[in-house]
Amino acid sequence: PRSVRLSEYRPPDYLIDQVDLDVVLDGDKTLVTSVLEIRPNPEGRSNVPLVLDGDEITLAGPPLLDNDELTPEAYVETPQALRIHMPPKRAFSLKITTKLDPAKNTKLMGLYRSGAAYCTQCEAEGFRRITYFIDRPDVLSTYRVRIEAGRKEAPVLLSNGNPVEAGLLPNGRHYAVWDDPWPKPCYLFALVGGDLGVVRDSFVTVSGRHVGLAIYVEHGKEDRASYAMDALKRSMKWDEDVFGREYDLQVFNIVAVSDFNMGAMENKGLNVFNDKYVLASGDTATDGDYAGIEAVIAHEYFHNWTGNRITCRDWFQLCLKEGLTVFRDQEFTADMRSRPVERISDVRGLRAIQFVEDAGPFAHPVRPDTYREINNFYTATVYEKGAEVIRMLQALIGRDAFRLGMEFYFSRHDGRAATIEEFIACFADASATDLSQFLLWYSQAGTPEVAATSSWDEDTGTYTLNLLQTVPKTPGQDIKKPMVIPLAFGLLGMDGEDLPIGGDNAESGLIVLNKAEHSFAFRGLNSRPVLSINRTFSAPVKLTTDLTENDLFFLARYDSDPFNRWQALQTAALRVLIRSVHAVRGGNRPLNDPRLAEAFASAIADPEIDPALLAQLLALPSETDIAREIGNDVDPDAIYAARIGLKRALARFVRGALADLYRGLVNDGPYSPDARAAGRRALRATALDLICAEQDDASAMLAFAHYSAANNMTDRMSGLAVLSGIDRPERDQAFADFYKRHKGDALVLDKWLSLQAVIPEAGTLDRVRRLMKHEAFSMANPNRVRALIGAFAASNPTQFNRADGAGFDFLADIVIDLDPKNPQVAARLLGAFRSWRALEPGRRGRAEFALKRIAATDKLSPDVSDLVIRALA
Ligand code: B3K
Ligand code: ZN
Repeated sequence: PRSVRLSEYRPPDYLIDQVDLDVVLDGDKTLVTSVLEIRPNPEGRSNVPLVLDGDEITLAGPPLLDNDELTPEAYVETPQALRIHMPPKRAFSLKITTKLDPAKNTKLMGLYRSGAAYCTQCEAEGFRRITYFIDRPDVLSTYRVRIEAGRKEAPVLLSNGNPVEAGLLPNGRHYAVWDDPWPKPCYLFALVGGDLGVVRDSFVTVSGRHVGLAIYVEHGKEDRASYAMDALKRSMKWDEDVFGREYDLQVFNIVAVSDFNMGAMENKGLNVFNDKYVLASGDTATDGDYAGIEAVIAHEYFHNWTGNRITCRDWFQLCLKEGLTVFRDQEFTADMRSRPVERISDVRGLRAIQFVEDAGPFAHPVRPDTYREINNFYTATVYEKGAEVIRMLQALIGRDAFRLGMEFYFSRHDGRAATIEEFIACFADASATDLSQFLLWYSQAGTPEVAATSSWDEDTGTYTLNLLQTVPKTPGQDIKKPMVIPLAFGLLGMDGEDLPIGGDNAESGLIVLNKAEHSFAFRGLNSRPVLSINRTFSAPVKLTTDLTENDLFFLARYDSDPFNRWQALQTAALRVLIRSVHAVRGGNRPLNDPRLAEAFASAIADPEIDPALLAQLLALPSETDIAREIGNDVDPDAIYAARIGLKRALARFVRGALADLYRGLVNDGPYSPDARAAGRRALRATALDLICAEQDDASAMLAFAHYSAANNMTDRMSGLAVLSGIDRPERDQAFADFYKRHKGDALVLDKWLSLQAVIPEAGTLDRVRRLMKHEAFSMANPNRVRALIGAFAASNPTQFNRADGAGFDFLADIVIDLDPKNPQVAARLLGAFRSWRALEPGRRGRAEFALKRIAATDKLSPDVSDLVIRALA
């Protein structure tokens, strides 16, 4: 596939002001008639052909220009385009009809069938699979959409905007007309027609406007939509309170479908969701699922302003809407739940996925400057690192200037397609700051590394902090410039209190490192302080310090920043784990550190720490965290052994306290998904996991009892997750019981598939193969594929990375098989190879072999071929 470059951006030659669509839903005879009001763009080239994009569509007849049929010489139709050679040099209308077969659309892009509904997905380039169009986000139009269908087959007919008309037609058919007054790019178009159940509610906006809310779900699932509705209303209120953003249509509709390539889509006034992010009940969803629903509902709703009212000029600017909207949904969750716990879990996610991406062959800047397939850039770097960049901006210029900058952004760019430069200019103006160096966060890939060293002069009471930053090489970027790195910090005195800080550029508790190297002196101190730096994870960097392990345990106990208390324990544990991995590879037993166990004990005994935070404090760094820290010559089996060894040793040391904790957290009351109750369940699950680290008979019994006593899915799953790692008869018994309970409920069985896929045992690959033949699995449904195969590839480090290469071969076969049917899902699976070069030589060779086999396959999609090319480059 050809590369698209940011530097080659040109405004469109034509604009489309108005789109009138008439969609007749009728199985394989579905017809889409589009009337476009087109005019030459004064900023584009003149006297050039009009080229409309297409993808796997054909015209049902010749196009009509101002109601006159075009002659065959006047246009040419290819699979990728409809070209009108000499369009008028004035405004004109163009009428096009295309014929579609939604049921045959297995790529789930464009118009397709999911269960009892026709639905659409257009971002990034799906609209061109419905009709010929100038499919780029800087062409904004108002839409009027008429949908016609059989009344029985599709009693519900939805599109963007406000409902304006509906009526009956002969032959059992009916129609509805929708009008969207807000100009939008075609990627925000949506249409749904089907037989669906509905839950309704309403919201009154801050200025008193009444908005009808509806969530459409599969019949019989209505009672599982109430939490999503509640989250929607809270999101609408929060965006008014915190960002002054009011909703702007008479209705807001959400449709849950079961076949969806990603999480959800923010189409104007008509969000389409993967049902996984809508449906929940205490019996079918875990606390984690509820949190995911709350976050995704909020995220898509927040796009109404950051993404829809103001959209992106081109797809290189994707982080303009995604990074900003992730930042907004993270802030929403922090306000709804616990801010420190939200921060810790966001940072865990960032490190587990984005840091890994940034350190491997798929590394790219937050704003990429070239792509072959845009769908491959909906990444953790664009989304999560993109959100971190916004967070740093807020830290640098302060909250008030940040809010003012957002106001500038909303007022200057409303109704337009913007760029990162335009966005950043709003904050430069609001804060009267030069943000040109800050823009490097958008263009330089790679995770910056900051090394902090210090010296202490007893005689003058001066503590000197030296900071050194380096940005590693990434594909295509060998030379990097120093970045602006905001580091929140504090100095702790001997009693654990924050010392008052003065001196160089650091009065506010924020150091701004903007050179490669810089020193900061703090004078007049009575004793050597302990440094707490990058508090709240104010910058997404890799930090190394000269803190001793005793310093870390001191911070774990006293730091006023809960994030850094957690970080201190993680760092201490990581140091032990890395030494331990070396020991294991040298044929020795895994290592332990009694001070870490004491730190665990004192955290458990600390009444100030709330359960959700304690659960985070007691969770060791993951296998991925350890692998990333080691960086090369990675042996996943040694990592596994080191980690389980440390877990066992810690659990033995605090056994009594854990047992008390576990018993004290029982809750017999009815299930409630609120954050407090969820925190208690999370801590109880963590305690269970530690107590059962021995994986012996007693562990199996306890985990089985936990599973059996559960009165909600969260507890049931935490029991089953622990059991899944213990090869005892109780495990099979529990898996069989779970299946019997939830047979027929595909979303719940996805959990059952995933847990089996991540068992760290040699038999797992065969189990996964067997499960692929199970009635609960289907290769045609993205959720099933991700639950079983995705979980195996991304979350089972020892078995995917089997030394014999069977895990890699398996994934290669799947990717090759799935690619022609659903390239987006196939490409996502390939993400599991994102750090293949960091593996030890044996595994590395086998991974390379599997990647080369994919690369050598005929007719790869742009999605998969782009990734294999980059993986092997
Ligand atoms: N904007 C969509 C993602 C579309 C992905 C296209 N391959 C969901 C979101 O980020 O809100
Ligand atoms: Zn988004």
